[in-house]
Amino acid sequence: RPRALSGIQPTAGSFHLGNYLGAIRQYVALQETHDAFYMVVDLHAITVPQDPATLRANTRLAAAQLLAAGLDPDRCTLFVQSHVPEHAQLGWVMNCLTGFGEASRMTQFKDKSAKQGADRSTVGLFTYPILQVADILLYQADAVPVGEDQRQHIELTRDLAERFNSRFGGTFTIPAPHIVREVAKIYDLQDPTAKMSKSAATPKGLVNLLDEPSVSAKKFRSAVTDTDTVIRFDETDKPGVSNLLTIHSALTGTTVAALEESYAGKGYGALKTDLAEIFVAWVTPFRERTQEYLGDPETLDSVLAKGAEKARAVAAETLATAYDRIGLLPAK
Ligand code: AQP
Repeated sequence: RPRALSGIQPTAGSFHLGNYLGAIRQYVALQETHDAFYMVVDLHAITVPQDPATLRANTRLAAAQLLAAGLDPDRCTLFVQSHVPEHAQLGWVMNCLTGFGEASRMTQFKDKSAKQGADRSTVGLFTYPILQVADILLYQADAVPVGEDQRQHIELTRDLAERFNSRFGGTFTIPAPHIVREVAKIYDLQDPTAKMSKSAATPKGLVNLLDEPSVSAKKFRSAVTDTDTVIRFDETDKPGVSNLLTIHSALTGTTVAALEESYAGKGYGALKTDLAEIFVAWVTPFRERTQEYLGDPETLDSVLAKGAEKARAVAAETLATAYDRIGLLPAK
């Protein structure tokens, strides 16, 4: 079986609809076809200011949401990044292989550091894509399910894997991004030209999975569209409507073409109200399942402990090979 690997940050507590449609749904699907490794990337969460008690709680919360979304510990390996020390270890090796200019070109860093103020950004935030390279290469992953915003980081991963392999001999599998075009970028409901993101300009644009469903329903009903009245998929001229059609199609499995047909002659209000109802019907059991997993921390921790053990077996082998290839003297 080919390998799949991906990670998700526990930073915000609740995952949002962009995380779910762009990434988590693909994690669930790839369990069936791949030897899949998924992790809560807590080491990435400390690249920005954070509160220790919140991070600990959010790490469990992230795992509970992943299980509630359909990850099955019998069919994939689910773990917490910091439970596998090899990530930080290979991360260092990859830091030493990355050019400063190369790292400086990562657009996510540029965006995030611009928001925070360059002087207040940490070196960790700057090197986080390189830790991500290590995350992926440790598992010899073939496919990395992510949203569009991560494409550049997967490119960096491929470049560094190739660089390492050509300098020190074939060691790493060259991974490919697994990006599902239709849902690769879910947009903010208030600014449909911006990515839905936990750092949204206004909370009204961000649909958090763990929010009270009535709050999210209201956000759908007040989503920004345009002054036209026709329900048609057109990302350039009708980004708001197109985003709503994308979400509707992803949650119901109806094609966008079929939706356009069924909404012919109807107004935007109908689309928004329907979508609000569809979302509430989907998210209500998701929230209940999350609460069930959270209510049983012993089981949750044991899932994560078993996952870490399985992950570590793979990671340790890759790290040992990489250390050997670069000439680090093995400890006797
Ligand atoms: N809007 C989105 N559409 C599709 N996919 C998305 N992802 C994030 N936003 C969207 C994908 O979700 C996965 C987990 O992302 P992360 O843990 O790196 O979180 P993030 O990218 O930091 O999430 P945000 O909300 O986008 O945070 P900020 O505001 O910090 O930029 C990834 O696969 C990502 O592609």
